[in-house]
Formats: sequence, C-alpha cells, structure tokens
Amino acid sequence: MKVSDLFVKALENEGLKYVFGVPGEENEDLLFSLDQSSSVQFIPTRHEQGAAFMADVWGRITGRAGVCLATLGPGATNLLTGIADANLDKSPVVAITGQGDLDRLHNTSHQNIDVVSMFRPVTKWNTAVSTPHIVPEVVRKAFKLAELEKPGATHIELSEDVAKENTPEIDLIEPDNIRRAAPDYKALNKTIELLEKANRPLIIAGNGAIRKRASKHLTQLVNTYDIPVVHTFMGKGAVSDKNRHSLYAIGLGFKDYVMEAVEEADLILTVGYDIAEYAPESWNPDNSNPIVHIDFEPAEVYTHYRPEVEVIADISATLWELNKQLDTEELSFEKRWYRDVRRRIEDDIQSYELKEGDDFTTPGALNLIRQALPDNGLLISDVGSHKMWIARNYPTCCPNGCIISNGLASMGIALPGGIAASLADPDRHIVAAMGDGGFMMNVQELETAKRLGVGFTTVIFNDNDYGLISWKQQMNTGKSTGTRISNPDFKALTESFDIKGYRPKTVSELKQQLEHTIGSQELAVIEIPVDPSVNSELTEKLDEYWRKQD
Ligand SMILES: Cc1ncc(C[n+]2csc(CCOP(=O)(O)OP(=O)(O)O)c2C)c(N)n1
Repeated sequence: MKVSDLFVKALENEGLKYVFGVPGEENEDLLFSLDQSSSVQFIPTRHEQGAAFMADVWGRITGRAGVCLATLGPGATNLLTGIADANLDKSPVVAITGQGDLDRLHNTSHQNIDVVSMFRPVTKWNTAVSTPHIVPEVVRKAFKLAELEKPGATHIELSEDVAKENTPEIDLIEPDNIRRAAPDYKALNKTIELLEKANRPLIIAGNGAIRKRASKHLTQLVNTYDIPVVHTFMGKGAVSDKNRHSLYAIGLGFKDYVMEAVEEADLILTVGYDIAEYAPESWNPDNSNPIVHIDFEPAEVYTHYRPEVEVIADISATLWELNKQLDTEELSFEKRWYRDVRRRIEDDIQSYELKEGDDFTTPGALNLIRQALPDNGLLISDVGSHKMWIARNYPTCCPNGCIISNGLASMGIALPGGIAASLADPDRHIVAAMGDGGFMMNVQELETAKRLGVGFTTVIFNDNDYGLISWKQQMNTGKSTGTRISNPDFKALTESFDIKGYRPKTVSELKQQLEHTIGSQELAVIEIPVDPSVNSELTEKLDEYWRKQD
C-alpha cells in the first residue's frame, strides 16, 4: 500500500467521519486514498478557514477531534486562523497539510514555507511525517493530544513524496480510553473547609464545565447546596439559565448587573475556568476573595488569580466528591442572597421585547430566536456586538446550547460552524448568528452548505458597520472611525446560491420567518437590519445603575 493509504487507515481507526478541506497538488495521493475509504468522507470547502472552523465546531460538539486538510504554502496559511481559534478555545482539532518533496525543502522553492514552524505556536503539538513507518504513531498521537484535557489543535505535515511511497501494512495503534485522575483528598478537604466558612459562595463556570459529565454534577451541586453560578461565554449552559441558581453570563468589557453578585460573594469556586476567555482582574481587581480552582490543569500564575486551593483532577469527579462529602448541617450559606441579581438580569432581557412597529434591535431579535429555538437547539455566535448581546441576553438551557468563540474570538466562525453542527446532528435546530462583517468573511461557505444539503438558519444582524469596534470607540472617545462598511443585497446574494433569503419588514414577519426556517430546518439566511443605538444605551444604562449604587 501507499503511505497515504496507511494514513487514511489510521484516520479510520480513530472513528473519523469527515475531513474538511481544500485540495492541492501536494495532497493528491491522500485525496485518492480518502476517496477509497468507506468511512471517512472528504468535504471540499470554499476556503481553508471555513474547513478549520468546521473542524473546530465539530470538535466542540462531539468531543472527538475534527479534521481539516490544506495544501502547503497558501493553503496552510489560510488554515491558520481556524487552528489558532480551536487551540485557544480548547477545541480538539487535527490539521493536516501537504508539503513539497523532502529534497526541495532546504531550498527556496515553489510555495515552500516552513509550515511546521508556523503551526507550532498555535497547536499543542505538531510534526512532519518523515518516514512511512511512523504514520500509526503520528496519527494516534495527534488525536490523543488534541482530545486530551485540555483539548486543542495538533498538526501533521505529509510531504508529497512520503505520501506516494510504498509501505508494508503496519499495525495501527488503537485509541485508548484514559481515566483522568481523581481529586486529591487534602485539596478536597480544604475546599470543604472554605465552603463551611463561607456565607455567600459563588461559582464561575467556564468552558471546562460543559465538557464530559461536569454539567450534570455541577447542576446537582448548585441545586443541593443553593449556590449561584455565573458562566463565562464559553461556559454558557453548564447550568441551565432556567435554573434559579443561574446568574447567566459574565465577561462583557464593561460592568454588567451580574458583577453585583460577584462583588457580594465571599468565596469564588471556579470550575473549568479559562483565563484566555476573561481576565481575572476584571472580576477580582483587588484580590479580595478566596478562590478555589477546580480544573483539569493547575491555575496560571497570575497576579489577580491566586487560589487558596487548586483541585486538579477530572472536573466531574471533583464535583461528584463535593456532592457526596458536603454536609448541609455544616454549611451556613445565606439563603437566596443572589435572587435580586437574577431578577434584574431577567427583567432586563425582557425589556428588549419587540413590539409591532418597533425598529429591529439585536437583543429584541434574540428574544424571538430564543422563542423559536427549542431548549436543546443550538445558537452559534459569530464575533462582534451581537456576541455581547448573545452572551448576556440569550438564555441557554444545555451544555453546548450556545457556541461562542471567546479565546481567539475570530470573526467568521458561525456559518461554517452551522455546517459542522448540522452534520454532527442533522435533527438539531440550529441558528448561526452573525454580523454583516463576519458573514462576509466566510459567505462562500453557503455553497458548501447547499451542496451538502444541510439545514440551518443564518441570521445577519446588519448595521453596515464593524459594530463592536465602533461601540468601543464610542465608549472610549465619543466618536468612531474606520468601521463603516456597505453591503450587497443579502437576500439576492443568498438566492444566487439557490438558498432561501429573507428580509423581514415587521416584527410579526420576523417572528413568522424565524419560526418557519428554524422549525422546518430550511437552509436559509435572514437579514435583520438592526438599529445599533441599543449598544451605547446599554453602556449608559449600566453606568447610571452603578453610579446610583455608589
Ligand atoms: C478575524 C477577525 N478580525 C478582526 C476582529 C476584530 N473585531 C472584533 S468584532 C469586529 C466587528 C464585527 O463586526 P460585525 O461582524 O459586523 O458584527 P457587529 O459588531 O456589527 O455585531 C471586529 C472587526 C476579529 N475579532 N476577528
């Protein structure tokens, strides 16, 4: 067999279903080997970035590595943003790139750049396949490291000449099922001691809390002991926002209502909290509260994050132990001290309800999307001002019920993400929510979606602006520059892909169109022209609120 055949057998051995990518001359052999596979399908995308984002969202949803493929040079550079995104967002992804023959890589030669060095800072591990017999080890290692807590991206380079070589069939290495470590009893005892001293403990749930079975044990913990929980953007859904202990999300660049609970807490337990998402100085400016760090990995050394105790183990095992060992008799938590904060957050979300005749706003439209999506539906957010509204205003009812990129936070993820999510679960009701800026960054993947026959709704919040940037500029300087853009006719553009496009004019039309496209799982794009004045009004409203509190 050829090395490329062996490589594909190693991919099959991982239980892989899809490879997303753009072909190149240098991965010709690999593509033909993929073509022979009965279990792995190659899906051509319209840009390598789209392929990487598809692998990224596939990884987040399934917990198994998503795989993307590009050729050498420009293909590899195009893939890079999506790989960095997966890595910083802790999503398991394996990237594969082609390369020229090994005997020309020391020279200046056509499309030759040092791809392995380029990918090193944005992956957990990467290597080039230098010789045939290492293929089983390299592929297994790439998947193992990508999926191991904390997950992330890995990268394999396969040169054209190596892929072509003949090789005897070599034994593959079976994927293993690693048991993660149980928590140390001294660290657990210290945690219990701190909880017994506390009156107002609060949990910050990060993206580690939505993985594996952590969410189930976390929900049991907050229900049994009456502890409020706030979620980072990527932790949304760890505890359902319908649960009265949920205080929704934390992480906006300005002080939101939820901060009141964080300030009033006297003990913070972080669960799967990722510092890349939301810096500790934003919620712990004077290092005033004791912190318990519950995670798969030790805490970063950080001035504003100095845990009293670190429980480094499988998160669900730690939460399970706490559920078992905490004794309600020994706890003296103040009852429902956070109730008003939750009420304020919910009243605020409701206040954006759109009435007939109103101009569309992002938070108003989000309320309608929430009503149209079932509890187990999925909203994938792109990056921009709409992401801030989704984080604070979109109640999430299950882990991975709302996917937000908040590590690298790259624009353009939601549309390719919608494709991957639909492939992962064709029965799921899915909305990809984007700004006009982010939509135009990966609009070409509409063709991929159409070709694959997937069904989900893309919503474009159109403000003809890089809205988040102008919002922040306005906040900092009172004016904005370099952000205004103009757009094509989104409805006509969508229809040129033979996909249904909508541009509602009234609130009832928007409601009806959302219910129709989401309910019927039609592949559709809805353009919602939004009035962005709610953005600065929110910051003013919050400023006013905090002024009154002082
Ligand atoms: C790839 C990439 N480029 C630039 C940025 C910086 N950035 C963050 S939000 C934003 C504006 C987003 O505009 P749009 O997609 O229209 O959404 P809106 O803010 O209007 O909701 C920009 C340019 C980024 N996060 N990612």
